[in-house]
Formats: sequence, structure tokens, C-alpha cells
Amino acid sequence: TLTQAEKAAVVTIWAKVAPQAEAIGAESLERLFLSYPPTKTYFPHFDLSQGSAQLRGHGFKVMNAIGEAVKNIDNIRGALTKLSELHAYILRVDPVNFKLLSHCILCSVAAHYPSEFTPEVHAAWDKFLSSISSVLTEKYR
Ligand code: ZNH
Repeated sequence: TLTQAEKAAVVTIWAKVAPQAEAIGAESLERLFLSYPPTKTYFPHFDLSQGSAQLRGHGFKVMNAIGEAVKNIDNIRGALTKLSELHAYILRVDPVNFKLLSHCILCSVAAHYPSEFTPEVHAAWDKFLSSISSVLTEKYR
């Protein structure tokens, strides 16, 4: 679980990211598909070219879900139950991919807000994204 200071760091950066959710989400997906091409196999039905409407739309949805987790930072599991079931039972995304996407989201946030992205903020966001990933992959067992 996150400390009070870590929660505060997550909330502070989210306030910056939220208005740019679509751009940062799409950039995170672009980073994912370029750096880890096998992840593209989950999106055979998508136009994955840079800046495509589908990439932006999906990037927005992913960041929106992260926003829900920020709003419910003391009950991330409760906030993401539906998504957890979707990923485990329907999409069947291999859990390793969550680490890759989390890393790409961190890189995008760092690239957009370099001066805010202190080591403390980095660590807090890393822990926060890991909690989200745990929730989204826990139904696989
Ligand atoms: Zn996921 C979908 C979120 C990860 C794959 N996703 C989705 C959605 C959301 C999300 C919100 C939408 C839903 C509805 O519509 O209802 N994800 C998310 C998050 C995360 C994720 C938050 C983390 C952080 N995913 C992921 C990964 C992968 C994925 C890692 C792989 C690689 N997803 C996916 C898919 C889908 C989704 C495939 C479907 C899409 C379409 O549209 O089709």
C-alpha cells in the first residue's frame, strides 16, 4: 500500500496529466508497441499508426481508468473490479504486459513533466501503477 506522501505525489502529478490524458495515453501505447512489438498482437483490429483515432481513443480509456484509480486511491480494487474481470476472462492479456505498459506510462509522464518527475514522484507512480496492475491481473489465478 502507498504511504500518505506517495498518495499525495500521485494525486499531484495526476492533476497535470488529466487534461492531457488522451495525448499521454496514446503516447504510452505508441511506446509500448514500438519497444515491445509482441504486445501488438492484442490489437489486431486496431489501426496502430502513430496518432490514429483508435490509438488516441484507447489511450484515453486507459488513462481514464487510471484516473478512477487516483480518485479511489484507498480502494483501487473496488474501483477497477469490472476492468479486472474484462482483462482476466475476456481479453486474457498475459500479466507480463502490464509491467511493460506501466513502464511506458511512466516514461510518457516523465517526458511531459521532467521537472515534476523527481525520484520520489517516480517511485510513487511506479508503486501506484503496480497496484493497478496487481488488481487487473489478480483474477487470473
Ligand atoms: Zn487494457 C481494453 C485499461 C493494460 C489490452 N483496457 C481496456 C479498456 C480499459 C483498459 C479502460 C476499455 C474497457 C472498455 O471498453 O470497457 N488496460 C487498462 C489499464 C491497464 C491496461 C488501466 C494497465 C494499467 N490492456 C492492458 C495491457 C494490454 C491491454 C497491458 C495488452 C498489452 N485492453 C487491452 C485490449 C482491450 C483493452 C486488447 C480491448 C480494446 C478494444 O477496444 O478492442
